[in-house]
Amino acid sequence: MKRRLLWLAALFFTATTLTLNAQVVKIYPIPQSIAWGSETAFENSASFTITGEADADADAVNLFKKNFTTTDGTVELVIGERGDAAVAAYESLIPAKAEGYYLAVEKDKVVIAGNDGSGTYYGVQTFTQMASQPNVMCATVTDYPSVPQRGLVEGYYGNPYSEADRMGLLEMFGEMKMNVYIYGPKDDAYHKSKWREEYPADLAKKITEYVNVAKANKIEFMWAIHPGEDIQWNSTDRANIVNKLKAMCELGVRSFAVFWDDLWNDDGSHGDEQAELMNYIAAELKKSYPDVKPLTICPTQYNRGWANSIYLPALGDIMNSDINVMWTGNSVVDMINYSDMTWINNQIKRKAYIWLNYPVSDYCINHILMGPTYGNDLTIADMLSGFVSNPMEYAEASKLSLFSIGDYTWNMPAYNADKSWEAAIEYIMPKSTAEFRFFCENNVDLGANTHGLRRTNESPEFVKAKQQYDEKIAAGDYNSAYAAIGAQFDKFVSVARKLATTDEAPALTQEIEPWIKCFEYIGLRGVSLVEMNNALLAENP
Ligand code: LOG
Repeated sequence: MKRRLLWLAALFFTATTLTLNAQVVKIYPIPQSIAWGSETAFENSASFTITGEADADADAVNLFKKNFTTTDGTVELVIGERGDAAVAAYESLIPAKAEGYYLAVEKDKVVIAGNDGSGTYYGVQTFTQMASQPNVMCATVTDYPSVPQRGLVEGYYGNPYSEADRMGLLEMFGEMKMNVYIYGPKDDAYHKSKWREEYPADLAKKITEYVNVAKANKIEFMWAIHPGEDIQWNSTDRANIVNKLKAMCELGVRSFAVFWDDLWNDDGSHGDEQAELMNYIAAELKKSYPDVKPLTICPTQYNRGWANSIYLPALGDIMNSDINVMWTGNSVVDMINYSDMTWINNQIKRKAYIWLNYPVSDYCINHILMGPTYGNDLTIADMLSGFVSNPMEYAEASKLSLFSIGDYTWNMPAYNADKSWEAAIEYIMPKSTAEFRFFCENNVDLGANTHGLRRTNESPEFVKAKQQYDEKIAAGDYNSAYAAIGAQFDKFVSVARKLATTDEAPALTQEIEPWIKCFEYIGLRGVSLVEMNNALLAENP
């Protein structure tokens, strides 16, 4: 293969029960069904001839050509969607699910047959991971997502992402089979404070670029407007919203959300008006842009703690049934469970669209949240219309949790938070994996915070060393005590220095520099304390 992805190489393991050269690869997000054969199909340096290119999804074919050599091929690639002549023989094997695909790797032959274009594209993504080892194994995959919409909502308070941040996330989403990027940065003026105004030309051009890159990666770029702070409930402002969204359509956007969260002037009594306005917007946009997608609303009462008995049922009763309703759970920051889903879905008479406020850190800005993404029930897939994460304002660091959100939403029953976290660490830092892991496990808990979310298993190695230290001190064995804790401080320093100097993820290193520095200083301070104590013990003034 042309573009070797280091993290993929890191994820493989050799299965001892198979032939000597057999190389099975761990695929993320975990496929619904994968059956490995016992033989090597071909080598990953092989070149391909393509059958079905003319009818197959163009993005899927482009991705394949980007990742593999397709001149003078010896291995046949059969590619296409349900209904295409090239894959007619495999029609019955394609899962009848949106974004699903059937993938077969055989002796000198690969079949990628999507239920739709996204399915074919995801088949290519999976095959790319399978071909990360020199010997590509025979295998059959049948795959499709658990949750219809999977991705992020750029919806935090703080610095909006840079263009590079967004492009990096879109690329990762393609790889992780995540299909929605909701654009709603609280600090983008044209989203919120200047919602009536059109973007100036330079910013407008960027929106079009996001739309196009998202499309090529099979991602819906959903643009959100936040008009609630000063909207007037009259025909002028109705027209203002529709006109702004039409201007966004001219930039290429076809998917929209309206956010009504955090309106400190609103007691929720506008539920009827909001609902009626949503229907109006949908109808008006459809007139000029028939291919516009169903709308999404973030309600004012977006969590159970804030919900009265009138507002959400009004949305449920009045709004078109295809309008998605976002929901953060029992409180603003909460993990999602089965009984909460039952409650909200009854209120809104549809499947809620989860806005997970994790790993967002705008309410605990001294922390970065690098622990496993755990606590969401594994039984709620059928109760959701979508599940997106509100990340930290640090895009690269957020990829750790977003990777797991992708894994969780693609194949919910198979999700394992710890394993997914380990895989994400390798994905982000394929070389300094051990150091990055150590850094992450020391940046897990939020500490006391207004929303009450805490994370367990903070700094497990340090906790253990501290325990040893306490025991040794109690026993009067001072030398061993300081040795135990001193080793941890040394590790803080060396890990911080490694992460500060490695060149494998420069954007991440730059982003988390303050925490790396802090990590080093904590270590250095500890080292000094240990030295001082050793001097005291030696009665060395
Ligand atoms: C905001 C969000 C913010 C998050 C965490 C929603 C729907 N809105 O309390 O912008 O990032 O909490 O601070 C919110 O969650 N309001």
